Amino acid sequence: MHCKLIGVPLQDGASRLGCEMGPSALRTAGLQPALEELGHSVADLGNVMPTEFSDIRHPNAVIRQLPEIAAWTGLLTDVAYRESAEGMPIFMGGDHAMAAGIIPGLARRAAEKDRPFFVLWLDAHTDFHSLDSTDSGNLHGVPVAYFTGRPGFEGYLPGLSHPVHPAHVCMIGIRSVDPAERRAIKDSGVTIHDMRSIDEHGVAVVLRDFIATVEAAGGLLHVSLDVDFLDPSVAPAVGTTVPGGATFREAHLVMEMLHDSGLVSSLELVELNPFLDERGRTATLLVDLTASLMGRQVMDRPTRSY
Ligand code: B3U
Ligand code: MN
Ligand code: MN
Repeated sequence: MHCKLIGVPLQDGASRLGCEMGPSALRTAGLQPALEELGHSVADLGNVMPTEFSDIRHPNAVIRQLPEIAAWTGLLTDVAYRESAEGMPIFMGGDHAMAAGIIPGLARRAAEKDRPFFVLWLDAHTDFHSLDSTDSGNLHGVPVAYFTGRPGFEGYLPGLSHPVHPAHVCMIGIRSVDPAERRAIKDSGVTIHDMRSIDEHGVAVVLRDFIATVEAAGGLLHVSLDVDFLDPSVAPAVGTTVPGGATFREAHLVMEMLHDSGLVSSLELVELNPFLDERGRTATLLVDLTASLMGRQVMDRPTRSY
C-alpha cells in the first residue's frame, strides 16, 4: 500500500490549545518508520494550512473561530479529494473539526469512483451539534451534523456537494452526548454503539456487523479515530477526557479487524494534544494502532473475512 501522511495542525475547533502539535508528535513517535516496517511505501506530504479567511458571523454568539473553521473546511475538502485519487491518505490531526472538510472531500472522490462511502466514527462524543445548538461554541462538536447534511450550516461552512448518508455512519465508543445532540441524532439514521453496547456484546460483535454492511455494499471505508475513544488511563493526551473508554486491547482489536476486512481506504487521527501527554505514550499508542490497522499482528495468522 502507498501511504500518504498529511499533517493538519488545526486547533481552532477545540477549547484548549495544543492540537496543532499533533502532527509533529505523530512524526516524532515514528509513524512513517512503523508503516515502512510493514512493507508499505510512505510519502510525508508535510502540513497544510489555510491562508484566506472571510469575515463570517453567526447569531449564536458562543461560537468560536467560525472564519478559521470555514477556511480549514474548504481547504481540507480539496486536499482530501485530491489525495484520495490513489493510495491511502492518513490525516494527522489536529482537532476533530478537520473531519468537516476531509470527509466531504473523500465522499466526493468515492462518488467519482462509483463506490458507496462509509464512515466509522470512533469517539466518546457524537459531534452532532448544529451551529444553533452548540453551547460550548467549540466547532469540533459539529462535524458529523455538517457532513451528513443536517440543515443550519448553509452560508457559514462551504456548501456540501456530497453529503454522507447518515445510514453509512457508524459510531463506536460513545459515552458523552449533550441533550440537543441526543434529540437530533435519535432519528437521524446514524448507527450508534455506546459503551454499554460494547460492554454487553463486545466490540468485535458490533464492528463485525458494520464491516459486513460495508462489504456487502462494495463500499470504501473511512476511519475517524478521536483520541478520546480510548480510556484516559491509556491515552491521556486529549483535552476532553471521558472516563470509561475503550481499552488498549479493544482498540487494537478494532484496528486488527479493520485490517482483515481490507475495506479501509483512509484514516484520520484526531484530537491528540501533545501538551497533555505523558512522555509521548498517547502519540506512541496512536502509531501502534495505525500499525495494527495497516497489518501489524502479534502472530502470523491467516487473514479472516467477515
Ligand atoms: N459535546 C460537547 C463536548 C465535545 C464534543 N466533542 C468534543 N467535546 N471533543 C461540545 O462541546 O460540543
Ligand atoms: Mn470527536
Ligand atoms: Mn471526542
